[in-house]
Formats: sequence, structure tokens, C-alpha cells
Amino acid sequence: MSSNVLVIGSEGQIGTELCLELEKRDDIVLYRADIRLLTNSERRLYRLDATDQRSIKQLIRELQIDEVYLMAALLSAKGEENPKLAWELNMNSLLHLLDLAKEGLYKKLFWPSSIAVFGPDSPKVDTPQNTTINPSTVYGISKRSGEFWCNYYFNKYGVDVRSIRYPGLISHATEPGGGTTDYSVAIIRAAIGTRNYTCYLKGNTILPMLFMPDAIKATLAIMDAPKESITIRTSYNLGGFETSPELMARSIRRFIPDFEINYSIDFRQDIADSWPQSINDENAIMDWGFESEYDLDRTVEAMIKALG
Ligand code: AKB
Repeated sequence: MSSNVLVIGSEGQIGTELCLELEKRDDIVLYRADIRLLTNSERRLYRLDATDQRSIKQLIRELQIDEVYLMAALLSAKGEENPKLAWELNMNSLLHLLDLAKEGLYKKLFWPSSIAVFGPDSPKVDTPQNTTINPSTVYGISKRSGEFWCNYYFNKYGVDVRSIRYPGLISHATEPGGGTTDYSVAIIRAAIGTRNYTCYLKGNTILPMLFMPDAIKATLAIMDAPKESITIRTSYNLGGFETSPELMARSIRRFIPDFEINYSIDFRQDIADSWPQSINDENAIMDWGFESEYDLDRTVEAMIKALG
């Protein structure tokens, strides 16, 4: 029997590529929703504001949805520019969806968390799943709070909600918007275009990153895993590879030798400095078999091929 799947935030950086993968499956009927587009029911695409509880409820009821991926969010850099909006969008959308699952309107929820939950006093290297977690950005605060709500709804009401702490995500189908790690995509686009990039982070700023195909594989793996194997109901650490603007520039120069990088540091440096450089994701490996295929060089090569 097929299940009805709704992706909220379907036109964003993760949503776009998640939908491409979900579309390949013949055991699901995929519905998309995003605030940015006009409704097109032929493409099963609906205009939806993720903070509008009444419309979300109506849509889930009308389409008889079984599973929801809630990918709408305001990321770290944009969040610092508009903290109240970040809190409202990131928290209210999650709480609405948790409530609807509690009411039995649908069965399973995926909600993305982030390495932004970690703060300046968390260990920087091989950051463990459970450690000091004091986020310093509003985005990180909303993600950490959301993690606690997920855990609470699972323990108290049995809501089957699953979550991953994504690192920076590198992708080519849709541009990222509003994150601190966005440079990792912009640098490759600029290298292909003008062969010159001015980076807002210092060259030696190391952060964990993941190429989108690995992120989507992980997302589907956690959602496909049997309920009993999900032992963490806050959110799973997920690593990938560590990189910095300098290391990315070096990798890009294998293909574009005259690529130049300059620096003009802004407020995003403080955000990056508060985050881990590498992540311990042994729980994801153990519980639902996370495995990444792409390191830095393979990611850069695939990005240049796709965009070049
Ligand atoms: C951001 O930079 O805000 C995001 C994230 C790490 O969650 N890419």
C-alpha cells in the first residue's frame, strides 16, 4: 500500500533534492508545500505558510497525509537579523506539526535540527552526541528547544518524530539561503563564474559539511528505519567532512587553477567560531546505518561538474 507524503518547504535547499529522491519511489504519493509559490495542484504543489496551523491541518486532512517532512526554517545568519521571526517560524511550525501528529492526523514526522545547537563551550573536535550544549544564536536556540519538544512529544504522546542535526550542506539544485555555511556553495559558483570569491569567514575556519546526496540518503534512512532502532528522539549528530575556505579553495584549484579567494569578515565569523569543527556521529551509524560517500574533493568535483 502506498503512503501519502507531504514535504513542507519543498522548494528550499533540502526540500528540492529530497523531493527529487522521494519522487523516484513508487510506494509513495508525494505532495509539496512552500510559501513561495502559487498552488499548482497538477504538480501536487500547494502554497502554504508553515506557521499557519489551520491551513496545515486542512491540507493534511484533505490529502490524507501519512508522513510529513518539515523543512521550512530560518537559518543562522538570517535568524540573527530577525530573531523573533526565526523563533516564530522555527518553533511554531514544529509545535503545530507535533500537535497534529498527537491528534492522530498523520503518523510520522521528520524535523531537521542542526550543528547550530552546539555553542562556544561545546567540545570543538569530534563533538559528542551528548555534551555541553549552550547555543549562542537564535537559530541554535530554536533548534535545541525543538529537539526537547520532539523528545517530549515522543515520550509523553508516542509521536513518531525523527530528527538529524545537519552540518553545513553543499548542493547545486537550489541555492542555500541565510546560513553561515553558505560560503561553501557560493565559493564554487564564484570559482566557475568570475574565478574570484570574497569570503565572509576567515580562511582557516573549519566547519563540518555534507554533500546533499549524503544528507538526503541519511534523511531517508532515518525515516525508513524501524521505530525500535531510533534510540535518540531529540536529534542525531551527523558529520560528513571537515573543511575551511582555504581547503575548499585548494580543492577547487585542481580544476580552476587561477581561482582567487579574498576575505572580508563579517558577523558570521562569530557564529562559525561558536560551532564544532567535526562531529561524532557514531549513534547514526549504529542505529540506522549512516554512511557518507563524499569527502571534500569528491564533493567539489561533483559540484563543478554539475554547475560548470
Ligand atoms: C547554517 O549555516 O545556518 C545552516 C546550518 C549549519 O544549520 N547551514
